[in-house]
Amino acid sequence: MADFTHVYDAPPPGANPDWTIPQSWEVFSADEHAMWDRLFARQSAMLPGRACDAFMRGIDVLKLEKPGIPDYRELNARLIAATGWQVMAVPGLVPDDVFFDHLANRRFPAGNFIRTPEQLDYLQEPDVFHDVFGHVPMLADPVFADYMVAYGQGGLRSLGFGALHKLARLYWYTVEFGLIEEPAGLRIYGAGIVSSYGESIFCLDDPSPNRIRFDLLRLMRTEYRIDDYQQNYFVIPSLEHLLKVTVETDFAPLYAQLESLPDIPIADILPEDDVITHGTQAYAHSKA
Ligand code: HBI
Ligand code: FE
Repeated sequence: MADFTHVYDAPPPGANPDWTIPQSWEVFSADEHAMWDRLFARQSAMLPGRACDAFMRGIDVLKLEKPGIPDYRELNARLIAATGWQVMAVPGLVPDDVFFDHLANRRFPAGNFIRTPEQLDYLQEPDVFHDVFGHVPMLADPVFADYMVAYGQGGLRSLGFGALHKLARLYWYTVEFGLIEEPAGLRIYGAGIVSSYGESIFCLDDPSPNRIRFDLLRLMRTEYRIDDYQQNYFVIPSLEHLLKVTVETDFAPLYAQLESLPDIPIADILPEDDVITHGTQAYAHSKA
């Protein structure tokens, strides 16, 4: 997950200058491995027919069904062979420039802690289950792997334009909460969804949220919420399309254009939207 309330100003004691730390896999307790297994069993039972093809392939190729929190020495051997990506342990959220630099260099920073039983369904900072189960299977897909590199490079550039706030929406609505239209129907590829039991069902089956076909400018104008299920999902036609749009768009003029356009309130539908579901928003309203 990408939003946060607190980050350190400097790497904590014991961390490297790039904020990475040793995974120290041996140090995870039996209870911590059991928490991974519990989360893994619950999610993987639900994902056939919900998660996209690339995600299901990633679980397979990386052999994530092996019990316990993955040991990065083994996981990275498989991931590097697939796409050149690797997972690196970090203490928690890292500063934006550090995060983007890792992505641009095919390193995915993963929180080196696991949620407690009290945090089973919701936690503020990304833990190893969200980061590894949620994000890493897609990084074994060559096209998505290249998209994440392009995002990291774009992120570094966005800092120079003061446009991180707009670009962060792209990460949110694709990497974290993206849906894809496959021949068999809508499927999940976003890590924030695929690591959440409730949202994996809600995003596909509930009549509440809007499901709108992906348009980069529209998406980057759209606000999002970090405290509950999304009110909008953006649906890509393919991973190739997402990569192509991201590498072929010149973001400098896009940021200038975004400055002149108002943000779109969270649940609004515009006349020009290519809508799959015009959501009832009943779920969000029930909580208001
Ligand atoms: N750090 N560990 C970690 N994980 C993230 O997802 C993350 C981060 N730092 C910054 C950040 N995300 C955001 O800048 C982007 O997602 C936009
Ligand atoms: Fe995430």
